[in-house]
Amino acid sequence: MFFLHSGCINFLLNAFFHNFLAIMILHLDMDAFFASVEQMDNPSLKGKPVIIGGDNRGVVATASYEARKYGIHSAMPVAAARRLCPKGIFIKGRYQRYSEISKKIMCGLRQISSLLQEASIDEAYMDISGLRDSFSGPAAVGIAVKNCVYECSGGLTCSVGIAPVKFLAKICSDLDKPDGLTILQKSQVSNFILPLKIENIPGIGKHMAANLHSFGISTISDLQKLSRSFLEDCYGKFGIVLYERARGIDSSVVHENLPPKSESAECTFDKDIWTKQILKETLFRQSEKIAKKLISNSFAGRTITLKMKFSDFKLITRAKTLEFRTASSQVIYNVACSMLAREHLYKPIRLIGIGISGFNPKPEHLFLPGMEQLEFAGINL
Ligand code: TTP
Ligand code: MG
Repeated sequence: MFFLHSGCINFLLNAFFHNFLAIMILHLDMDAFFASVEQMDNPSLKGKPVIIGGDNRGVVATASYEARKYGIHSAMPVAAARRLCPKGIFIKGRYQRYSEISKKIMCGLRQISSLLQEASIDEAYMDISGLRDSFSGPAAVGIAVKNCVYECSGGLTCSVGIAPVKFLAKICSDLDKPDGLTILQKSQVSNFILPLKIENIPGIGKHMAANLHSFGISTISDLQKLSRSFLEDCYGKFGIVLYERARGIDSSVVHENLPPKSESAECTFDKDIWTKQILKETLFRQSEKIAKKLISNSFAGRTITLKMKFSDFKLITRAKTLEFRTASSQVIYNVACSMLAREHLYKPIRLIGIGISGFNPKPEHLFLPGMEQLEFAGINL
């Protein structure tokens, strides 16, 4: 038998509450998502370099890990990818199929924890702090999540990161791809972040990274040397975010079911197009596609955007905000066409697309008296 003195009890209580209250966030990201779906649906593609982005004038959406060995990556022009890997299997992509699998995965994950935030078609955050009673520890949750993804998707792998805050969980999920599981405990955070490159911080794009490099900042350890006020002066609110991230701080929480902010559709033509009639036909198809999506998600939007890229790569966007919200393909099409009609095509068009934003709150709100519901889904009330 032994006795604990009060300091020791305090220490144990602190440790107990610290662990008990500690927040753990899980981030999962599917491995080479679109390409892996193609390999799963067509097993003859397994082990082969598969590139999603069949259109020679477009860009690569993703590439299987076999194709990445050739230096192929997302957003690279398909033509360049073909040069790097002439024997690669180039596939146009089936967005609907990927979206269907994504929905199954998210639905399965909600059985583990309803505190889930879909961050994109292939990634999600879960607040797993409340799962202590059901699992022996973070590793067990991570394994359960990976098994769930595998089963719900029909055999796909994902990579999982678990950390005390969201941005670190996201960094961790990317550390050991594919099929990884990386767990970062709170006590490890400060040592973990110091050597990371600034590009690892979500939200730092190419331009900001180049700007920070110009100050001699390339790692988080370097970033820690910059004062809060300096960062705020340089980057506004995001400067404060950077200051906090450099110290492992991220107060953002996992939001359930954030509604989408916009829907869009676009296409790059095989050949540049001069003829407005062909552009209008494309806009028609895109309007139908967007309206279908809006209706299936019960959303309606107010701001319609037309995007066009000329053959010299000059990109223009035009937007019109309506006085009512709509999910009607006809309205979206008419507005897009009216914006197109005003444009002078000084060169042929390489890409055209439509977007819609300014969504309603949930659909039931649309039907409250006094709201501008008439155009919703093209329904005449
Ligand atoms: P990512 O998760 O960025 O990439 P990935 O899942 O293909 O590969 P990784 O193992 O590195 O996570 O994107 C998810 C899907 O989104 C991807 O399969 C295709 C699509 N996508 C695009 O269409 N265009 C892009 O530029 C990127 C980055 C992704
Ligand atoms: Mg992914």
